Amino acid sequence: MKSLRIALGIRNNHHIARNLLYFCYQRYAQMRSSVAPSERDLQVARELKGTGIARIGVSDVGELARIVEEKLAEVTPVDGYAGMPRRYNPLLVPHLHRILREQGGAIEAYFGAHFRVNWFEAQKIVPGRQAPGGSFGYHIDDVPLPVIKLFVYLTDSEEATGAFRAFDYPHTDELLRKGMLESAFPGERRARTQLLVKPEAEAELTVVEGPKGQVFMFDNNLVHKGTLPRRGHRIHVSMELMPSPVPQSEAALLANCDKEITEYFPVNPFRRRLAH
Ligand SMILES: O=C(O)CCC(=O)C(=O)O
Ligand SMILES: [Fe+2]
Repeated sequence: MKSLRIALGIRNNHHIARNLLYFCYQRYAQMRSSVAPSERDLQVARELKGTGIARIGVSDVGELARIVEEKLAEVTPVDGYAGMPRRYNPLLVPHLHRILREQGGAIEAYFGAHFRVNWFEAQKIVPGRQAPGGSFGYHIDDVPLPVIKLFVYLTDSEEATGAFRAFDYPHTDELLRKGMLESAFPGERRARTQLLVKPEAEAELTVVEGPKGQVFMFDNNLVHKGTLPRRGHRIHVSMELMPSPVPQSEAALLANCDKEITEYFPVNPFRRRLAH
């Protein structure tokens, strides 16, 4: 059963009914949307479909990075990680909304529809230590099919400074068949599944290096992990995206963005009230 799901490209633990619901929601969003992707947007979308990772472009993030750095200075990293307090998130909204306007064509090309941001957060990583089963172990985010993640780097990010990395689809599927699928949450099970990744396989990871301002999206059901820098630090904004029948408005991005994340993605996308 597991192999069949994986062969069908369903790389998550959700009931088939929820995957179907999301499939229908994407169709509904597509029918309501009027998107006109450029050839370049379609090219990026094809890349995401083919490999699960696609760089979109580089935006000016000077002022955004300045705000995030200033607010992060109030936080002491624990085990190499610091999250910007969510009460400051509203300050980021105008900048993030502009970046989404600049780079959103490729996201729309991928969904064939408008998109919405379920939540966003700003994070910093520095050299440090993390427990083996923690959130920095290999995992999938275990999201319904059309849900993806978007990163905006606020620092130049390379392998040594903790750039994002993930396995490709063939490696992901092999790891999922061996049991990685059962480790979507930090804990003992996730700690055990780390043994599935042989050290030599790590040479095969796709490392997404990029300059400050790099925007890229990825299928967060690819097996991936956060990696603490060996030197320097990395700051980025992470966003969870899904298809939508209406364009993402700045007001909707602002609504509740300072609250804790209670829903990684809506249990039922049709029931979620659309704030716009
Ligand atoms: O910080 C990273 O590079 C990846 C963290 C992660 O697992 C995620 O954002 O889903
Ligand atoms: Fe993740």
